[in-house]
Amino acid sequence: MRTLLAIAIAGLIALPAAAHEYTVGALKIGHPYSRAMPPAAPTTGAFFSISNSGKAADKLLGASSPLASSVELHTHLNDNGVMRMRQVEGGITVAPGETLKLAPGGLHVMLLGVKQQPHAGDKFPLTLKFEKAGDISVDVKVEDGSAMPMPPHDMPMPH
Ligand SMILES: [Cu+2]
Repeated sequence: MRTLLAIAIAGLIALPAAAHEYTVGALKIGHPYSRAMPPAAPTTGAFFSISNSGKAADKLLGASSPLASSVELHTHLNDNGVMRMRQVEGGITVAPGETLKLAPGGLHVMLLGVKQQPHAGDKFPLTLKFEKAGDISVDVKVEDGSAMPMPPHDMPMPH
């Protein structure tokens, strides 16, 4: 009885209440979001957390979306006080037990050749490709980016 109860409680906790998260294998993708960009902007970023509850490291190898002609993994580097984006070579590793946050000003998924900028409140599909866990499709929610004093890309934002 006690075991059953424990399982029931564990099940409840694992339920994605109102949260916007996805599970693939040992990985959990938390709250994929983007920020609204000017209509003519050719790029946008996607951000989310990756939690690895497995015993082995996994690696985000790449991503794709019908919204963009290509999708890259990027990071920001501080180059003598200037934040620059650079493509991440070889993928983004998530260690066992780690929760990695992709966020503005740091690691992010970069959508290039965006055919039509989504508006705040929209969502768009993004497929993430992991070395071990395989592919997972998530909906990226577009949040209002108008409060940002600079292009959303170049500034960290508390989230
Ligand atoms: Cu970028």
